[in-house]
This record gives sequence, C-alpha cells and structure tokens, in this order.
Amino acid sequence: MNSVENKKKLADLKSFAESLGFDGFGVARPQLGAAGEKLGEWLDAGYDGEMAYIRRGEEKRKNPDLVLEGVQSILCFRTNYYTMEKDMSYVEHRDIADISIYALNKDYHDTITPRLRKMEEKFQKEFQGCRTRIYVDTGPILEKPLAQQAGLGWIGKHTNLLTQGAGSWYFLSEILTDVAFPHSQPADDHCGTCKSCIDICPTTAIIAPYVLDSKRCISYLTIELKGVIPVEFRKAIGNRIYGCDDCQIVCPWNSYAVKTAEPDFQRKQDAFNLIDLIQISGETFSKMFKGSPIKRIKRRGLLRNVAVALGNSGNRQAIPVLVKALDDEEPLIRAHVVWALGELSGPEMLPTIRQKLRDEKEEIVLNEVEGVTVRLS
Ligand code: B12
Ligand code: SF4
Ligand code: SF4
Repeated sequence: MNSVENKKKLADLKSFAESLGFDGFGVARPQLGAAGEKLGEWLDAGYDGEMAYIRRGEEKRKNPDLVLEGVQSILCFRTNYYTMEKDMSYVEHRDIADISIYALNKDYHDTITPRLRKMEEKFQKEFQGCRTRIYVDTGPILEKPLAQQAGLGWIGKHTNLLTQGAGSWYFLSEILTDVAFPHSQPADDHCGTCKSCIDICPTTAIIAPYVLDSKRCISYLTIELKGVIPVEFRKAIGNRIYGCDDCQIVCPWNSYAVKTAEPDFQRKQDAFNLIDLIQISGETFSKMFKGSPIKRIKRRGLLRNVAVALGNSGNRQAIPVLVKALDDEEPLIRAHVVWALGELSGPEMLPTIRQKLRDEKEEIVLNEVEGVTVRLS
C-alpha cells in the first residue's frame, strides 16, 4: 500500500471511529520499550497485590508480538465517560455511598466491545486477509503506555492517562493488527511541578510520582481484593464503596473535561444510603446491579465495603442493622460488620457481638472479634 492510500484509509478509519462514539484515535508502534522493563520492576516490588493475572501475562504485556504474531500497529481509542461534576465534598456525606463515576453506568466493557467489533469488521473489509485482535481493559496488554505512544495522552503522576484539553475521565481500548501504518507522535508529559494527586491520595498509594502500589489503592481494596480489607486502610476508605476518583478529581487538567452525551454512560444509579445497602438480599443485589460493573464484586464484596463505610459513618443509627447483619451467611460480611460495630459503639457492644457469634467457626470473623475486643476493652 502506498503512503497516500495508507493515509486516506487511516483518515476514513478515524471518521468511522468517531461515528461509533470513540473520541480519540491514534496508532502506536507495537514496542513497549521502557514501560515493559518498568512492569518487571513493578511486579518485583509486589505492587500488583493479588492481581495474579498481570504476572501471568507479564511476557505478553511486554511484547505484543506474543499476543498477535507479526503485529505491526496498535490502533488505540479513547471513550469519554465523564457524566457528572464531582468535587471532594462527597467525603462529608458520610451516610451516602460513594461510587466511582465510571461505575455509575452500564458496564463499559458491554458498550465498547460491540463498537470495537464493528471497527474490526470495517477494518477486515478494508484490509482483506489481515489479522486483528481487539481489547478493552481485560487483554494482556499495557493499554496506558500504548495509548501514550499513540498520542492520546500522557501517563500522569497518578498513573492514569490524561490529555490536554480533555482530562482523564475516559476508557482505553485497542485493535492490534499486522497491517503497517505510520505511527502517531507520542504525547508529552504536562504534569510539571504539580503533585495534587499524590497529596490527596487517602492511602498514600502513589508512593512516588508515576508509581502506584495497588495494595494501598482504594480502587484495588474495594474492587480487586477478594478477601479481608487490611485494618490499616479501613478508616481511609471513608464512604467509598466501589473504586476511588480522588486523584482524578483534583487533577487540574480535568477542569477541561467535557461531559459525554453517550446514552449508555448517563448516570443511572441513585444516591445509595449505606444503611439501606447493608440490608439488601442476594435477589435485590442482582436486580439492582444488573448490567453494572458493580455486579463483578458480588453481594459479598459490596456489603464488605458497605460495612467498612458504615463503620466510618459515625452514624449510631446504623448499629441495629449492623447487629442484624451479624447473621449474614457470608463470613466476609460478618467480619467487616464486627469491625464497623467496634467503630460505632463502645465496650457495651461486646456481649452482643459474642452472643450473636457464639457458634462462629470462621477464622476471619473470629480474628475481627479478637481485634474489636482488644480495641474496646
Ligand atoms: C491493573 C489495573 C488497575 C490496578 C492498578 C492500577 C495501575 N496503575 O495500573 C488498580 C486496581 C489499582 C486500578 C485502578 C484504577 N483503574 Co485500572 N486498570 C488496570 C489494568 C487492568 C492493567 C494496568 C496495568 O497493567 N498495570 C500495571 C502497572 C505496571 O502499570 P502502571 O501503574 O501503569 O505502571 C507503570 C508505572 O509504574 C511506570 N513506572 C514505574 N516506575 C516509574 C518511574 C518513572 C520515573 C516513570 C516515568 C514511570 C514509572 O511504568 C509502569 C509500566 O508502564 C488496566 C487495563 C490494561 N489492560 O492496561 C486498567 C486501567 C489502567 N484502569 C483504568 C481505570 C479507569 C482505573 C481507575 C480510575 C478506576 C477507579 N475509578 O477506581 C483506578 C485508577 C487508580 C490509579 N491511580 O491508577 C483505566 C485507565 C484509563 C486512563 N484514563 O488511564 C484502564 C486503562 C482500563 C481501561 N481500559 O480504560 N486499575
Ligand atoms: S484511586 Fe484513590 S486510592 Fe487510588 S491512587 Fe487515586 S486517590 Fe489514591
Ligand atoms: S494531579 Fe497534577 S501531577 Fe497528578 S496527574 Fe494531574 S497534573 Fe499530573
């Protein structure tokens, strides 16, 4: 293919991408360079926590050729999910559950994947016999460094990709292909001397500029971590029950973010009261969070987080519903409810906890009872 034809086809692909709802498009070379090496360092330091899939796919993440043999170009896309203004005042509404903006809507994988398929179909028609692979989030590739190379933005000190004039409230997705295109100009870093994201982080998870220890990040603790939330982070979690937006809220570049008109991303969830949420049954959970990313952590993950948030609410009216929740069939929920009761009440609560859990066998719950006994005695 000659370069004029090549450029024309790229321009057509870009307009098609826009017509599908993508609002950023660029082409990355399929080499990760320093980002691949840094991944190794990051894993060696154990910053991945329990996300074993990252380590499993380490070699593929470092080398896209292991994902698609003969890959020549990676087409990268941005999808804006900014739907509501949010400032840090949300932390003062301690009875209301905070959910990250990206999770208030339909699960983005379900919106973006069909679009990528359409993009892929068009591509296959244009370049007969070519090979392609599409990904949004879950693929064994380093989406942020690739998007940076594709000129879509730079990786900020908070480790998200952000763009001048657009901010960072967007998702990334890709098409890998064996068709060669001219690669885009990589985006430059415009963080400068700013360090607002580092200063605001409630758990000091951004341990150095551009380096995140996932094990400390509230997004990891409330979504990825399957088991018990370490006690040292529970207070800092505040009322956040699914993900965390703080490092993006304070980023000055997000003052340029423009709300998306995407119907799938219009805010559907109402403001949830924590006391109501801790009482939901399995059936209500399934109905309430059908099609939402929140379904991923299941009722037990959500109510674990809600229990922590209630413990941080300072609202003693939550005590009776928490006492009732000690009967929950999920040990993970009972364990965090014990902690929450310890935060909201005094030593007078200990006999009730012991009585309710007199037949308790689960170690994670017994550990919490021991912890609360020490704290309150
Ligand atoms: C694992 C993961 C997480 C983990 C780890 C986050 C992270 N920083 O990578 C956890 C669970 C914490 C997480 C949280 C969130 N995530 Co996430 N996550 C991913 C996932 C699946 C893989 C990312 C990955 O490979 N991380 C591994 C490490 C190695 O990457 P890294 O932190 O970028 O590490 C680099 C730096 O450490 C750097 N480095 C190391 N040392 C040094 C030193 C210097 C000097 C420099 C310059 C660099 C440097 O090099 C490393 C390699 O590039 C991607 C999807 C994908 N397939 O890429 C989505 C993704 C990154 N997540 C996304 C989102 C939206 C989020 C949240 C905002 C959700 C929320 N609101 O709660 C938060 C943001 C938290 C944050 N501050 O980053 C989006 C980000 C979109 C964007 N605009 O950038 C992605 C791209 C998903 C998507 N398809 O849209 N996520
Ligand atoms: S998402 Fe929250 S906890 Fe994670 S790095 Fe950003 S501010 Fe810190
Ligand atoms: S808050 Fe400041 S340092 Fe952090 S990503 Fe934004 S511009 Fe960069």
